[in-house]
Amino acid sequence: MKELNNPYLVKVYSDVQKRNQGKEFLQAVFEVLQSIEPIIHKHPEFEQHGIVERIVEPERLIHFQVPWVDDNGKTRVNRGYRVQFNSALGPYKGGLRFHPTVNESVVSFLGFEQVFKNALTNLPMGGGKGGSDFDPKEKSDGEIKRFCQSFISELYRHIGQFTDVPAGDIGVGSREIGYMYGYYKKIKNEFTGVLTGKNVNNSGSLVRTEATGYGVVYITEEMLSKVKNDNFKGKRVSISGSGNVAIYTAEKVKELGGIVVTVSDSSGYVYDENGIDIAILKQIKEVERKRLTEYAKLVPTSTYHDNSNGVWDIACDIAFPSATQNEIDLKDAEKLVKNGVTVVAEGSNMSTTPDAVEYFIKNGVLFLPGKAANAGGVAVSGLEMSQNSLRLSWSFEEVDNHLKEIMINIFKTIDETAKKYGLEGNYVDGANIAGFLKVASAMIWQG
Ligand code: NDP
Ligand code: 2IT
Repeated sequence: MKELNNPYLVKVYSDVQKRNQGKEFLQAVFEVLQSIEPIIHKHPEFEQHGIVERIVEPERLIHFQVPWVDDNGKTRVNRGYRVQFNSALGPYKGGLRFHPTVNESVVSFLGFEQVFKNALTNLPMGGGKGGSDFDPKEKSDGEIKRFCQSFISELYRHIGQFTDVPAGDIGVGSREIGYMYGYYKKIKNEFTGVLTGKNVNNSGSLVRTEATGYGVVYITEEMLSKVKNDNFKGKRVSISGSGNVAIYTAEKVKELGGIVVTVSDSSGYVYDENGIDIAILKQIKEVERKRLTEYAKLVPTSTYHDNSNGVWDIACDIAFPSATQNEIDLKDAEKLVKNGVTVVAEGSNMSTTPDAVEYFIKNGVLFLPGKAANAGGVAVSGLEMSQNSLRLSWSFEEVDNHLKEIMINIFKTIDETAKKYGLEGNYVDGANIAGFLKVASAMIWQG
């Protein structure tokens, strides 16, 4: 692993370490500081304006109690969070995650990453993130609704269409956004675009459901075409996760002629060399909300394996980690490279540990970091905000074309930035430098 040498960055990182204990947040900050190290001496104004120390410190971090009543009439308590990280480019924007692993470090790393991701979309959005350690698994619909209403009855005072616009993430999909939106409307007596990922009949945007997965595939397609003059046809593709991002990544890969051989959940993975059946996967995960074990029962050509990390043992040409952070470590990366992987694109945020990222890049794997690769979700959220402001709904084709254009443009930005600073092919540095420069210049302009 590289170390920081620039005295200004060394000092900033040491202060970050003193103030924050969580490993995920420190990991995300260290990566960005490493990436900007080669350019920092060219910009003495950053130190003069305190840009780096400001960019690593959330503008506001809110945590609050979320009491809710379960089906047995017992009151239970979870902790809710919203980190409003940086508003230089627009209202705070980013998802809400409901998962037992959510804590201050997790929402902070996600909020920090979101700042640079949103900058890369070129849409006017700052960065934020939030969520709760509430576990939606095995909860009844009534429990989910009561939890969401309690969560928003506190969060509502901190958000708004021009202030902070949350959306979904792990454990938060259209159902949860609906319950939160309905309660916000009731409390505030206003119908505004305060959340994205809304139902399409209730001022949501077409393509938002598909956006992250489709976007990951569009940017990968662009990279394959520009760098290797290649495409998805006949490629074996491994995907982890079986939620929103995984499903629509799989759907688009299949449409472009690739063969998706795996999907997973936190209990295990499914392998099918003939390709995963997307319609059955959607029925089980989106409609019936069941586990992947049910998929294997319905599709006789598939096999179920009860270790979710085993998904990286399978030989593939392209891997799309699409479950959670740090799901690919060095050992997984070594297996993937040994088995012939040539492209890895992060559908999940910070899917890959730092040593695994370094290993991929050293071994010539084309590696797209989440900040760039999964920006399609928030990009279409930005387009949902535009439509809400205009009081208009664009067609599927129109939004999909915008999404494609944004993803192609992100690839161009990170590729050209990497080349400009002598880091050709390093899309991690390209994304971090490009996102940082955009946010930094807005911060300096704003004083
Ligand atoms: P979902 O809740 O729809 O699906 C999450 C999937 O990942 C499930 O299959 C889940 O399995 C699995 N998973 C979650 N946590 C773990 C874990 N700790 N270990 C193993 N598997 C796990 O979430 P999304 O598809 O929306 O999000 C997936 C990733 O994509 C996240 O990193 C998110 O931040 C990122 N992302 C999402 C965007 C969006 O628009 N939704 C946009 C950009 C990035 P199980 O059901 O067993 O828990
Ligand atoms: O990580 C992400 O970019 C998201 N979960 C989507 C955020 C959004 O505001 O649509």
